[in-house]
Amino acid sequence: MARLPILRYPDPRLHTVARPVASVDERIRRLVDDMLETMYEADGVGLAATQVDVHERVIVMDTSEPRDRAVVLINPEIVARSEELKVSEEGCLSVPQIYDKVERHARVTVRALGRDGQPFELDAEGLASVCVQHEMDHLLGKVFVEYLSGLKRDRIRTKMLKKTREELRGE
Ligand code: GNR
Ligand code: NI
Repeated sequence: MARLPILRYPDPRLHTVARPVASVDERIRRLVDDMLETMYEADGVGLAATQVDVHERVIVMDTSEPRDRAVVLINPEIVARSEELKVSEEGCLSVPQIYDKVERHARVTVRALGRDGQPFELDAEGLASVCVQHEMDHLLGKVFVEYLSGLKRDRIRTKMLKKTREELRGE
């Protein structure tokens, strides 16, 4: 397994639309394992392949506590969503240290392939529901800050560029 570098907003590659996985083979299983290691190492509850610059429909998640229940979603599709919406505070490994409120469906049912290539359905609520919707947005090239006002987004963009520049200088 290997830790993969995570793209940071406003990297334009975060806006790439992922294509479906054609077959769950050795290459995809290796990607899944590397993404799991990357997610756990970064203390994230989810990670989309887009964030590690792989533009295929692969998500890993673990919203359990202790973190011992990995969920792998390949070619995920939302098959049902609650009418009820819910606002919650979100963060993103691609936008470190920024947290803000986003409105999502309270519950979603997702159909996907697992790491073994077998289809399954997941009923998600609470953090898992937020996370699935957040990760599926990444696969469509969308980052949660795009739900915020233009003013907030501009401030976040400037802050991220400054932070990345400082880190490159070794500050
Ligand atoms: O680690 C993460 N935490 C989180 C918290 C609230 C809502 C969504 C998330 S997902 C995020 C990891 C990440 O960036 N996934 O794309
Ligand atoms: Ni994210």
